[in-house]
This record gives sequence, structure tokens and C-alpha cells, in this order.
Amino acid sequence: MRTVTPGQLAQLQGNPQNVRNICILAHVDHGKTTLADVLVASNGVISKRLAGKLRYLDSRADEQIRGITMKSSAISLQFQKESEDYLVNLIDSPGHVDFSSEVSTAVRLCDGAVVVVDVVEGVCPQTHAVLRQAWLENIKPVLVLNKVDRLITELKNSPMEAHLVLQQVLEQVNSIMGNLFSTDVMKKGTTEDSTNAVKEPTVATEDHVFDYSLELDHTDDSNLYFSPEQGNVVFASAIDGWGFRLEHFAKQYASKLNIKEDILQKVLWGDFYVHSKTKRVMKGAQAKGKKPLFVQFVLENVWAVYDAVLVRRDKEKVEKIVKSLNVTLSARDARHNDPRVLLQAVCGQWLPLSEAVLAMTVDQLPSPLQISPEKVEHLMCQTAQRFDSLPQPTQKLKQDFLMCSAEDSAPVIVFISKMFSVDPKVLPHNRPRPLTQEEIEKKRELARQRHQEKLAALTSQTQEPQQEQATEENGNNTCSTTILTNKKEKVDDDSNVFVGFARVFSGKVKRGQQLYILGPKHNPLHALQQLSDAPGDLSQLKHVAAVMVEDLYLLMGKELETVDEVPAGNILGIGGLQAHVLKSATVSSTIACPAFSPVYLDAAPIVRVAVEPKHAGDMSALMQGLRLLNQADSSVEVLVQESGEHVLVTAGEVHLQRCLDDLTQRFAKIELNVSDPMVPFRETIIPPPKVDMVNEVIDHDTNRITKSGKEATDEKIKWGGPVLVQTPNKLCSLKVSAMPLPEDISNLLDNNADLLRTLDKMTKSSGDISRHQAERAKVTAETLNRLTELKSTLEAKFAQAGKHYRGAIDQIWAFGPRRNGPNILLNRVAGYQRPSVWDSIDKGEVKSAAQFRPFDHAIGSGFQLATLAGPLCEEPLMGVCFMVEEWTMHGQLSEKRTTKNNDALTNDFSNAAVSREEETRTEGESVSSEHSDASDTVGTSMSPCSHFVSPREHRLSQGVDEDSESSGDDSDRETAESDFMNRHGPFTGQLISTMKEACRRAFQKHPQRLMAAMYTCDIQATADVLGKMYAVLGRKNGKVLREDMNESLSVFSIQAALPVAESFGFAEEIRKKTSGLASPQLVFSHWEVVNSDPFWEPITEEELMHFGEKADSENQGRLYMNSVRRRKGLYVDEKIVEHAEKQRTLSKNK
Ligand SMILES: Nc1nc2c(ncn2[C@@H]2O[C@H](COP(=O)(O)OP(=O)(O)OP(=O)(O)O)[C@@H](O)[C@H]2O)c(=O)[nH]1
Ligand SMILES: [Mg+2]
Repeated sequence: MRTVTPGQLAQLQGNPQNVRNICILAHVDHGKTTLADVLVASNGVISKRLAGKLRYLDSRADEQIRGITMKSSAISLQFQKESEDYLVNLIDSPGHVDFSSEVSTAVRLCDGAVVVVDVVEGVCPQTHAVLRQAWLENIKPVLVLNKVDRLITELKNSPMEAHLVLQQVLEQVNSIMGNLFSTDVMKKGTTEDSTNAVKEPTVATEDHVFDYSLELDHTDDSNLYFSPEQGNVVFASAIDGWGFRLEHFAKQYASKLNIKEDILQKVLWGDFYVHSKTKRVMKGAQAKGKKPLFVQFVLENVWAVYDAVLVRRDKEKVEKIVKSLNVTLSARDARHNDPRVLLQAVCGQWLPLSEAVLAMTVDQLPSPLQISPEKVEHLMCQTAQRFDSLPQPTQKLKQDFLMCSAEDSAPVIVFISKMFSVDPKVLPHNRPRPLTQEEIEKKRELARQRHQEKLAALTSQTQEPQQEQATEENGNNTCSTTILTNKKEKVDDDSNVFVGFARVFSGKVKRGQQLYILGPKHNPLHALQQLSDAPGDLSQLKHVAAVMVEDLYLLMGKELETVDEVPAGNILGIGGLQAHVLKSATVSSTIACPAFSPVYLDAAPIVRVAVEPKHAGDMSALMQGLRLLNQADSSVEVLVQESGEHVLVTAGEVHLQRCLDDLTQRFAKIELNVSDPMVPFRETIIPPPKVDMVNEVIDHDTNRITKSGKEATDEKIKWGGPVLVQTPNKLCSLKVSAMPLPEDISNLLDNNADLLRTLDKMTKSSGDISRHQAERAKVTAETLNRLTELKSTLEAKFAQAGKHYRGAIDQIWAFGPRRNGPNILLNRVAGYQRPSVWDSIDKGEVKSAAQFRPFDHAIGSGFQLATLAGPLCEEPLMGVCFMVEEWTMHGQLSEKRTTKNNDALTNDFSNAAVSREEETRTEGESVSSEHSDASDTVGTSMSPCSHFVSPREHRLSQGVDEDSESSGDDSDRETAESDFMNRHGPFTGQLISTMKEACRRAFQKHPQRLMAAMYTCDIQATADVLGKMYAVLGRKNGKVLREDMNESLSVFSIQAALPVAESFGFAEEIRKKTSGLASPQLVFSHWEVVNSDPFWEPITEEELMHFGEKADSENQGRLYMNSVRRRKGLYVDEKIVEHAEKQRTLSKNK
């Protein structure tokens, strides 16, 4: 029976000082949902007996079956402490790495987090990840050390050993906090340092050295760490329903030991003991071999209860304990066959877990009123944007965030972090609701009347009134059935209702209120300007929509309760915005409100599959289903490729399965054909290998035959060297060479793609000084600083990379693909001084685009296309450096005319090509999703260049025509020339495709390799299943990177690298082979070169002897390459028929 009504909860919302918005975070299976159950049971939503078994917040069927949480869900709870009523808005989040985006959406709405750690498994990769996430979102964590019962029942630890384990786990968690803190201090330090340096350029650099250690010493970190003494740690067993803070025992023993409670709390955890004679607390328990206080007064008591109830089942002792703990047992619990029930009844009353966790939440975690100015700025500014670059009315809103006022005068600011779909049947207006007291009275009265009428009818023995009544009753029945069917039809009509998962940051949202929905790309500056030009005209504003708030809900797990208004500082559900909000949005009463900064996503989705309906007629249902799925899931991406295929991009195998289940059972309700997962690859080149396949040293001076290059089939080539390619109209020739980038450089570029994107934005605006300055002003000092740092790191790495890269830092022409990828184009054309890409950050000097040679951008575009799809299987390149060594313009098209006409033209063109590229990229993207992935535009990149060029064709020929009019002398020759040019298409297009071709050929002159996406996989396993686990790892081409043994727990933790391509079914296989004892967590980590040459065939005698002429043994590189080529419908060079002879039985006669 619920102890708190929704009405009471809604009332509590009005006092933000007593509101706490918290989420539970942890690694998978560390007990979040079990803990949430216990907290939910404290409000009577579920029975205490079922807490831990029901997993109330795992409301999906597949969550219950698989036993893992897949979405975050919220519930509002009431808690009373010292006669104050508090409202705790609790969000349970998933721990599986595939659903980490759900964690991000939850963390965004909270002020605090309860981090749960399983004391047996200790700190795991996701524990690390969630602590980092909480740190980045500026929310305060508290700690629950869970599953302490496992130390007693499974590991059979003594209290002393358990104390040691608990200390170790606490240390591990605190070391993560320490690392996060020190990196943050250093980052802030360098930023402040650089801002000071900008302000006072005259200060000598020696005086300006930033002393990190000094800063670390000065910054207050006392509240940073988890320490039981401070009351931010709970020791718990969620499954048995108990948990405590030191406070509990300090209170209990203060009078017994005659020590003040607060002093006892300080010494109860640490290295202290009670001197047996003096009865005083002394330090140095460990050194003197004494029992620490925590062991003596806390753990031994807990151990004693477990021993009596679970191990010995000693009834007398149990009775004694029950009496001494002052616990009342129901007869049913006392007689129950399962001792665990008895244990839970005793411990649950002795050390109630909900009490401990909720009291810690209320004491330690901030209320919405305590939101920090840094957090507000972080929410209001997009990445790399400065707060003071926002317009004034927007900056003023910061004060409203800080006030968190629910007054009518305060602007309404709400952030929707995700949209979730609910079954319309659970919506309050579709649900049979319990009757109110008045209604019950009315019904009772009616029944009484009817009864009396019946009696009266019987006594008078008249027929008529009876008939009347019957007809009346029938009438009522039909009426109610029609109402029912009406309702049912309505439900079927919109079988998917979306509710926004949101929080009010300022003001009060009311039903029927008119508000603005601001999309993730809303820019208050533009919007305010446009609105001042045309007041009241919203149609001009692309990312703003005016809506009326239809429904507001109190989130109660899978149930929703309607409320009329929600004041600032609370988490809520908003209905009726389905048509306007895709995944996330800001809702406000003013358009000066900025779109909130995007939710931080830890892992990019990587597993892609193509889906199609089993029956072709269901195509429209599929498309509708995909649209709904895209809206309902914060991390899925739905793309329609150029080929027309519908592609789902998901975070991992489990996520994929959930998306497919949702599609087939809920959103599309059709049968699907699903392709094998399409795994992305990268293409690269490597330095020539030193040994061949049989480990013989290769002499590179004696040329080798290879099939990889086109020319190579008929002539002998040497590795590397430049290629010379001419445009089809023979007016221009390019000499391009390629070389592999050192791994650390390509990784550096890959990891800093966001910085390169910012650099590109600044460089793009470099033609226009005012635009450039505006663009630069938006960028924070921190980003500028990081860019400078990136430049110097890159310079240092080039210096280490050898003589080939001498001076490369200033020769960089572009990064690619998409102008921010891990490949570089260098300008090595003698005498061509083009401005450096770094000019826009170095002192902000702006160089005019007119300094570029004509057609400069065409070369850049050719490079972008070449890096977007390589020759092996049209996958993007990685770690390749291209160099333009010669760029000769022959004949009349050289400087004379082209400078005149094509200068502006090429600049224009490049912008057109670029924006076209961006358009295609956003096509498949949702409005809110900021992801982009390399391969979704592969189709685009392969489209013929003329496609890009066509709008230009006209203008170029115009330019040539004008010229031919102006220069009378050469007119004949020029007409012939322009005819010649037109025959081959416009020159820019030719140059782009020539550059692309040149890059490809230069690439092919090197040993080519595929790069596979790799997962790191962390597995914990006991010694007896270790062998089986290694066998599975080996079969899947996994490599063990690290193996640690936790001696106290005799558990091995193994870290391995595993190609994503081999990972499907891996987790399942490991689980099966180890009887569920080991379950791996797969996280994308890096790209790794696949060692085998996809074009390899035996050449030397040894190789022929070893592999035979066909060399048909497995070649991983070739297998991957061919599978991708086959999938993309490209030519696959394979022998299909091995022996074209008919099999026959050899008999003597034949
Ligand atoms: N022994 C023991 N088992 C526990 C305890 N708490 C939870 N479990 C068990 O651990 C398993 C996982 O619990 P959940 O609460 O589903 O874990 P979770 O953190 O919500 O998992 P995800 O949501 O999938 O990340 C279940 O089988 C629980 O019964 C505990 O205190 N002691
Ligand atoms: Mg869970």
C-alpha cells in the first residue's frame, strides 16, 4: 500500500530546498536496480518482501528476461528526516556500456549521483566512466559499497579481511576522483595561464611558468573524496535490504564507550583501536596488530548475524540477537524455511538501507537551489563557446538559473534530455484509476437506492417499474461499452505516445501554457535579431516552434501521474511534444534562452546493420517504425544510404538486439530481414615490410611484383615514389606522392577531430576579417589554448618522425576526410607559398583568400574525396600523408586568365562542394543528433565529380566567353581552346578528379593494409573458467593485453583487444562456455592495422613451397576486404570454380 499519494508528492515539489534530483550510477550488475527497489519499497510502492526480486524500475519485458537495465527511468519518493519532508527524484540508469547514452541523459537532469560499487568486483571500467561523466556534468557523487554479503557468504572472509577489501575498494574509487581532480586543476591552470598571457603579453615567459603542484596544493579538495567519516559512504547489501553509515554505529556506541558521537564517527573507520585497559581510543591498530574499531564494533556484529541466521541456523542465538537488536519479527518470517527471509527481516529492521541511502542523499547532495555558476555556464554554452559571447538577454538568464525561482515572473526554462515512448494504456487518462472517497460514497448511495427500489418493487408486486429499471440498466451498459470501445479505438490510433524526460530549471510549467521549443541548433543571437527585424514572425526562425503544453506528468517508474504544474527544480514528463521534439530540446518562455549544450556521449555508435521488411509491401511501416525508433532512443542513428538501404547504427550487440525488438514488436510491427553487421574499416599504407610471409628478409632493391597497383600487374615497380597525373584536357599536371603517417600522429589527429573542426571553421572564415573575428571571439580561451598545444605537439612529433617530415607543420594544406580526419595533405610545390592552416590561431592574423593560387580549393576537394573512400574497399583512409610535389599549369589557361575569372569562382566552388558535403551528411542525421560517421557518405564520395560541378559549368563557360570577347587577337585560338575544354568538362571538376586519382595511385604504390576497429574487453573470471575463456578469445582473434590477479578474491581480471568484426556472439559464447561466470564488457578503443596484405600471393620459392601456388590459406586482410567489397557490390577478385572437372569414380576400365 502506497504511503504517499501523488498529490502529496506534487506538493513537495514546491519547496526546492527540500528537493533532491539524483541518479544511481554503476558498472553493469553492481546492484543499482536492486538498490532502487529497496528505496521504492520505503514508499510502499512495492512490498518490502519483493524488494530486490521485483526490479520494479526494469519495466520492459526484455530487461526482466536478460536481467539488465536498458533505459533510465525515474521515480519520485518522499523521505522524512528530523520532521522535515523531502522529495527525492530518483533515476535508475543502465550499467551496460551499450546504453551509456541513457546514463548521459540521466546525469544531465540531476544534481547528485549515488555511485554503487560491488565490493567483490571492485572498480570496473564503467565505474570509471560514470564517475568521469558525473565529474564532467559537475554533479556531486556519494558512494554505496554494495554486496558486502558476498564477502561473508561467497568469499568467507573474516571481518578483518573484509575490512581490508573495503579499504582497497575505497582507495580505488578515490584514486579515480584524485585523477579527475588533478587533470581538471591542470586544465584550468593552463587556461587561466593563457588568458593572463593574452592580457599581458609583455610579461616575460619565465615568470609565467604554471606550477601545477602549487596549484594542486592550494585548491581545496577536502570534499572531493569519499570517506566514511564524512558520511558520504554507505556499506550495504541491497539484496538483503541492509545498509549503514558510520553515523548509525557512532550513535549506538557513543554512550557505551563514553566518547562523544562526533569524535567516535571520526575514528570508527580508520586505523584506531580501543586500549583494553585504559578504555581509550588509540591510533596504530595495524602496526600493533590490534582489531580496528570498525572490525570490532561494526563488522563483527554483522558477521555474527549472518553466522547465526544463515550458517548455523541457531534458533536460540537468533532469538537473542533479535531481542538485543530490538527487532520485531512476524511469525511468518520467523518460521520461514528460507533463512534468507529471516535474515532480511532482521537486517532490514536493524540497519534499514533506504534510511541510510536517503539520509545520505539529503545530507550530502545539493538541492536545485545550490546549482553552481560553472554548471550553469556549462549548460548554456555549446562546446568551445564562451559565455560572454552570448547576447546580453541570454547572459541575464544565468541569474534565473541560479535563483531557481518558481514565481510567475521568472522565465520558464525546461530541458528535455530524451524522449521515451510509453504504452498509451499506462497514461493516467486511459487507466482505470482508484475511486476517490466522494465517488465511492456516490456509488454506495446509488447502490443503496437501487436496492431499496428493488425491495419496493417486490413488495408492491407491480411489473412495470421492474421493466423500466431493466431497460435503464441495459441502457447504462450499452453506454459504458460504447465509451470503452471509443477509448480502445483512440488507443489503437496512436499506439505510441512519446513523453519528454525533462527538468525545470527556472519558472513554473503549467498545462495549457504557451512555450517555445528551441531545437539543438537554436542560436539566440540570430533569433533575437530576426525577431527584432520582424516582430512576432516565428516562421522565419528555423529552430523555434511555439507550442501549448498539453500534459505534465510526475514520473513514477512505468506509471505516470498527471499534474497541473511543475515548479523549478523538479524532474517531470512532458507529453504532447512528439511532433516538435526529436530527441532532445530546450523549452522556454523566451527565445533568448540558448539551446542547452549537447549531452556528453561517451561511446559513439559503431555497429551498423541494414534492415528491410520481409514483405516488400511493408516498406512504409518500416519507415514509420524507424522514425519512431530514432525518436525513442537517444543513441541510435537511422540512416538512409545513397543506395536506398535503411541502416541502423547502434552502440553494440545488445543495443542492436533491443532496437530490433522494439522495431518488430512496437514501432513497425512487421517482420524484418536484417543484414549481417556492417563493421567499419579504415584503409592505410605501411612502410615496406622487412620480412616476407616465411620470415625471410626481403631485399627491396630487387623489385617485387604485386597485384595491388594497376600498373603493377604488367610492370615491376618499387614501393613508394611520386605519381604524375594529367587532367584529361592536358592543361595541368600534378605530381603527388604518399607516405604513411607515424601512428602517434594519426592517433593524435583522430583524437582531436573536434579541435580540427573548430580550426577549419576559423580558417574558412579567413577571407572576411569581420566574420573571422566574430568566429574567433566565440571560441573559448581554452579551445584556442588546446589548438596551440595541438600544433606544438604535432610539430614535435613531426620532428621525431624524421627527415621526410621536415617543415611539414607549416606545409599542411588540409586534413581529411571532412577536413578534420587523420590524414594530411602537404604543400611541397616549389615556390608556392600558400597561407598556413594555423594562421587563424597564431595571433589571429587573417590572410586573404586571394593569396591562394587559383584552383587551390579544387586540389583540396580532390584530397577530401580520395581520403573519404580508399581503393581497397571504399572505406575512409587513416594515417596517410599525401604531398603535392609539382603542380604545373600548361598553356594558356595558366595565370593570365584563370586569375582573372576563376579566383572567385574556385573559392565559391569549394564552398559549394563543402556545403553539399555537409548537407549529405545531415541528411541521415536526426535534427538533434550531432554525430556523423565516416561511411555514411561513402556513396556521396563515390558520386561522379560532374555531380558537384554542374552548377559551375555554366559560370565557367561564361567566364571563358567573356574573355574571348575581350581579347580579339587570340580569339580563334581561344574559341578552339574553350571547345576543347568543354569537351572534357569544366576545369575545376577535372582537377578534382585528377587530384583524387593521383592520391589513389600514390596510395597504391605502397603496401596497403586494412585497419580494423578494436574493442577492449574487460573480463573477470575465476581460475577454473580461465582456460575456456582463453580458448574463445583465441578463436575470435583476440589478444590478451593484461592479466591481473586479485589475490584476496582469487579472481582474474583480463583485459584483451578484440576486432569488432569478430565480436558478434562473443559475449554470448564466453557466457555459455563459462556457465555465466564471466561476462565481458566491450568498449570501442582504437583502430589497428590488420597485418596481412590483402593482395598477397606467394612469389619467392620458399613462399611457394610453404603456401602452395594457390595460397588459399586464410588471409585475414583479404577476407575482410572481400566481405566489404561484396557488401558494397564492388568487384571481388575470387576464384569461384576451383576444379572445373566433373567428379567421377575412377575405375580400371576408364
Ligand atoms: N549477493 C548480492 N547480490 C546482489 C546484491 N545486489 C544486487 N545483487 C544481484 O546482482 C544482480 C544484478 O543486480 P541489478 O540490481 O540488476 O544490477 P544493476 O546494477 O541494476 O544492473 P544493470 O542495470 O544491468 O547495470 C542481481 O542478480 C541481484 O540479485 C547484493 O547486495 N548482494
Ligand atoms: Mg539495473
